[in-house]
Amino acid sequence: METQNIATTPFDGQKPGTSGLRKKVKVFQQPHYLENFVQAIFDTQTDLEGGTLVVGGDGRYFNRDAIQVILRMAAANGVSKILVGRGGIFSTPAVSCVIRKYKTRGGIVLSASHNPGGPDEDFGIKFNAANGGPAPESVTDAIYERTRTIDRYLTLDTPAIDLDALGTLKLGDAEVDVLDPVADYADLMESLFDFNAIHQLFNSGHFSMRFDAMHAVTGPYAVEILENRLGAMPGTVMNAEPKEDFGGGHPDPNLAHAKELVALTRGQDGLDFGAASDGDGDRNMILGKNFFVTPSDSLAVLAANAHQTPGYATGIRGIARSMPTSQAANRVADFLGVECFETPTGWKFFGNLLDAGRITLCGEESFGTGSDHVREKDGLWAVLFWLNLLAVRQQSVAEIVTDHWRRFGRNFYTRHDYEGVDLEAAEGLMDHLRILLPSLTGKKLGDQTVSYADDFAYTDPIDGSTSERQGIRIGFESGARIVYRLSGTGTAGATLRVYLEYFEPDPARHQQETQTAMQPLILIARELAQIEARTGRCEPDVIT
Ligand code: VG1
Ligand code: CO
Repeated sequence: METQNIATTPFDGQKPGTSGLRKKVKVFQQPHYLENFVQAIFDTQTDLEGGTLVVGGDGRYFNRDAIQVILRMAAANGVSKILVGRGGIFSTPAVSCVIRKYKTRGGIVLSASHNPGGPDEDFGIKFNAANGGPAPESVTDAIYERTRTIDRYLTLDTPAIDLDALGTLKLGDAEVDVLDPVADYADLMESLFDFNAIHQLFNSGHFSMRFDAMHAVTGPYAVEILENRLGAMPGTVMNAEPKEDFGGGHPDPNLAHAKELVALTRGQDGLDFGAASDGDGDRNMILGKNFFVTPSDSLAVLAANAHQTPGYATGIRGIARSMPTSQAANRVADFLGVECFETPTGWKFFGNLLDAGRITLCGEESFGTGSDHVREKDGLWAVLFWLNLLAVRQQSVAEIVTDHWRRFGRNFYTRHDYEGVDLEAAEGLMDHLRILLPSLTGKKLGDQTVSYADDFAYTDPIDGSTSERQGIRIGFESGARIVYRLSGTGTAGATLRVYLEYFEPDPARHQQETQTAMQPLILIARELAQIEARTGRCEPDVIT
């Protein structure tokens, strides 16, 4: 089969953000746009030639088309074997699992994660390395540099291949294996958690739950694991059918976007447990009856109780949290006598620590939790972890978390997002804060005294690489913190994220409503950054 060498010219702005290249579908549909980026991967990741590559996505609009393009290009670029999920489907953690299990040289994940899908919405692509994790900045920078000078890409002139039947096909000189996207991942979960204990909990007659797949990729995974393998009642998985537009919803598992599920957990007859995942299956939200577990608390609780699950029975080696994530995990690490790392936002920064065996668990405030079992955050893994704990502790979600607060104190936490803000205004706001930084230490803001103020910079303890300007941190003597960042995953305007946290040791004050308890700090954060004056917004669009 003859390789086609197609002339092309560079596009501006193919720089991957927090998690890959994310743009509107319409941008990706421009002739050569996707091809240029994919060719830049093959041109820079030269060991893919002669190796095996995993390809799959979250099933959103344009997924199938993009996969056909990538398969042809992979074959034309000399990849020997391509593992693709049936229907072009793979959750992000499942891609990571398959890369590791079959020791492939990498993977291409098609997803814009929690961003909406459909012809007028978002699409995304990212490259994962042989460790199963999102490529580090050195790799994404190289790919980006290549997109700036690209002048040709390689492909084949072949008809679309059938992605819906399992089996092996030939594409040029390459072999394409269409795999069941669920089985390997479900087996991995079964090896980590006590499925018998969870099965008994489900059959106890006094436990009710729903998992909301939000019409995104986790539907088939959750049905197989929760309903088929663990015996949960049929219908436990709601919105289980993946749709190209996620049923018109916003596949982001939080209080704002998973309203239907949240409502089911409320009131006297509320469910005992509710959980949801995002577009590509790497995020999780955990709810108990009338109880929301913040992702930061979830990481801390999982770390404190990990030894109660089979996969982590020998204890954990260390913990990492992204910088804006609350310091609740640090308290657990101190108690356990293990290291706790603070990394920039984005899962790629956990990879080296996981590979080096320095950490076992890691997490982000943005509903991401994971461990060294793969190199991505993992939504269903977190849900099974919680179910395992509920089963062995025979306590409710609320009891487990309030117990945790009693032992370690409570880190009150909230994030306020201002979405679709004018880009210049948002950048102006961040510059304004950067100018203030040197004058802040020692200053009194409201009733808090600033103990440090900086623009977070990170040096990777394993390879010494550095990442600067990762978000403004303002720490107070009380232990409270305010963090400001601009999102690196959005596709329109800018999103300002304001992260707030304070520590409350007194159990008598642990039951306060979060927004009320945090009001003084919220006001300090708004005033210091001049949010209303600079963005015209007096309230955030999303509070998590
Ligand atoms: C957001 C989150 C970040 C997460 C990233 C990818 O990035 O804040 O914690 O790693 O999304 O998650 P940003 O730059 O918009 O704040 V996902 O589930 O979109 O892959
Ligand atoms: Co995601």
